[in-house]
Amino acid sequence: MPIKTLDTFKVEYLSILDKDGRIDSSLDPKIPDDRLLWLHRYMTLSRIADARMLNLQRQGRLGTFPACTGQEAAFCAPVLAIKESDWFVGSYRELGGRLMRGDPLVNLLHAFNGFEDGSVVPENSENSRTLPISIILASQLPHAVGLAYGSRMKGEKETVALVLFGDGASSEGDFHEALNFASVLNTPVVFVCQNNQYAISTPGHYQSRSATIAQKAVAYGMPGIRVDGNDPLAVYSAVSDAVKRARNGEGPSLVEAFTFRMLMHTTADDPTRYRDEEEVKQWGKKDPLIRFKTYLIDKGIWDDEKQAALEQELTTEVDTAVKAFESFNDFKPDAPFDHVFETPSSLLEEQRNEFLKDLGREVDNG
Ligand SMILES: Cc1ncc(C[n+]2csc(CCOP(=O)(O)OP(=O)(O)O)c2C)c(N)n1
Repeated sequence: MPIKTLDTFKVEYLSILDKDGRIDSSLDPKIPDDRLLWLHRYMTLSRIADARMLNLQRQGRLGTFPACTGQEAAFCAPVLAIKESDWFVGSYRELGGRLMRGDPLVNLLHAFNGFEDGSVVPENSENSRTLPISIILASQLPHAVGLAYGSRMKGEKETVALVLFGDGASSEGDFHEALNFASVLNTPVVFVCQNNQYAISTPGHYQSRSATIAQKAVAYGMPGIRVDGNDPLAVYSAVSDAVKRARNGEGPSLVEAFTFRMLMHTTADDPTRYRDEEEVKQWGKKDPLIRFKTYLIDKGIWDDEKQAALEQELTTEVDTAVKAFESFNDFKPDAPFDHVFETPSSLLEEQRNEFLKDLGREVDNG
């Protein structure tokens, strides 16, 4: 019997803005101007807030946090492609995307300072379809599939779940289980992998022998595409196609946004020990903010004066959030102990008391 080819696959790569921010007009996703400026505002806010958080951390005023400079297109543009009534399920490196969803910056500062208070979704909040930060890699993927499946079971015909994760998370079992379930149950999920090429110090080629993460979609029977993750138009276009398919009942998709983390993994590591400075320099030339600004200026809807005014306004916005963050001290540091058992064990209570004593806090034995 001859050997037959049962299937072959191809992986597409989409880029719409070139490295200098010039558009390929045949691929223009035709986003209305007010939406383009909204996206630009939040990419800029994210960059300013990220720099400020790094300073705060270095001054001992903020806990460990994952810097996201350079990835703004990869995590903001997907939010432009969904509606408020859709689910946003992130990990921890999508600051601007969370701000677009309405998360107050002050809450994110509390969360990155280690306080659960920052993750509490206000009751009756419009924001209730945005899940809190998830540090456990890939754990959020099955959550997104469950939310999308549940929405369909409840008769919501339109709702989609958008889930973001990193390249390292694609090696977790949860990634594979989530893609499989999403596909066999035909759930309306859009998986967006921010491939920033490093999982802490582990480079992509050591993470996976697949040439792309996008091609992993083939094994699960769903469309997969790699896009220039530093090009907001390409990210938007691919995610918005995937959202349309999901809304139409055509199931899940995987979008790989190929990007680069310009700073450290978190403030606890030193990237110069595992990355070549030349690589960082080359990626700096593909800065998504600069390319997008050039595009907006070419389009005639932006200029340097407006840019300066916006940066000033957003810096003030960040200052206000930092003031609110630093003046709030009504924390319950032992809150995590509340959520282990409905009736806490005596051992757990002993540990809670020890913890509070270490912090110099009073122990409430009532
Ligand atoms: C299940 C699990 N294992 C290990 C870790 C420790 N850890 C935190 S971030 C990280 C690397 C993640 O890389 P990637 O998924 O590419 O996302 P990135 O941090 O680059 O955005 C690891 C191993 C974790 N948080 N969760």
